[in-house]
Amino acid sequence: MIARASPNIAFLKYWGKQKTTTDEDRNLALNPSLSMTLSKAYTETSVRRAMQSTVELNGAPALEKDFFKVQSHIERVCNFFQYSAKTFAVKSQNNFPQGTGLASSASGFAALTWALVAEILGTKNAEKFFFERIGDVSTLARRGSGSASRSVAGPFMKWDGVAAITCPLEWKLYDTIVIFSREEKKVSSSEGHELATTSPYFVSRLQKLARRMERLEEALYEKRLSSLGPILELEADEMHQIAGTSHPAVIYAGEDTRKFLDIIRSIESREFFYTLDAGPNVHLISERPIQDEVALLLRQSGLRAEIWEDQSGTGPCIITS
Ligand code: 2P0
Repeated sequence: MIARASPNIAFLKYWGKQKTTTDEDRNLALNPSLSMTLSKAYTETSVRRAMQSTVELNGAPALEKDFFKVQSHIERVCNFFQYSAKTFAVKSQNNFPQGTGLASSASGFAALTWALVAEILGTKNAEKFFFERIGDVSTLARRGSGSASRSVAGPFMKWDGVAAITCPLEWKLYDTIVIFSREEKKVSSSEGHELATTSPYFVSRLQKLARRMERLEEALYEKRLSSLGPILELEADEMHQIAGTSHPAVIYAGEDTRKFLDIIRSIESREFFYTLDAGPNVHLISERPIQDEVALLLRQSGLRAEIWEDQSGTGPCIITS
């Protein structure tokens, strides 16, 4: 079975997770979050029953640590459905380059979850399951990677920290990603999550998030980008502030990113707003395509970066059996 899933960009960030004691409580977030699922970037994953498990990622055999992550995920999905076979040949391929700042763990575990469920239940029953039990699908994906809980559907998903649900809302938004660096980050997101609680700003952030989520949802449901934008920017700044004041500090944005953000902030009236993942690349959210404008801005400022233009999408799909 083959499934495709896209990464998501968080509007309200997941940053900080509970200590894990069992597989069931892996990647339980310390705060609720909300994200937009993308559409052009995707991971395509095929799974096929086999005598022993093999894992190929982007055309090469998986490193041992990645093999075990995938095999653990196979086992948790099979256990959920009380499916006795637990060995599969898995091939997974991203259509976007590594290190673009798009979270391939989100799309990867969402695609793997969808493909396994479809393989176990068959396409028809799986489609019914995805429709009726998206919370269970999200919970399974979350145990692979936290942000994957929000890539199992689209275009917008809200995650209470345990399972995500689809927001009953459609809004075509663009995400123009300005890629300053493709280097693998020195501190992974998983480590960043674990360090988050050591920041002196962490507790006060948590206290503000319920109200911020209300305002974010209001802006989303009213489709008011001028209200949504400042919340996106505050969230990105705050997440990076918390990472930067953790012990040890985690700095994800480099000099070029900071310079570009200052340029964006200095534009008086603009129709796009920035957010960042745990990395140096900038996501610009807008209601219309802005790729040419952004390319011009980069040229004028003497900054070198690649651009990936994406937009909101409807979530994963089964490609074929
Ligand atoms: C998010 N990020 O809400 C936040 C904002 C990055 C910045 O969730 O350890 O790869 O697998 O649960 O999901 C990236 O962390 O970490 C992330 P694990 P994950 O999208």
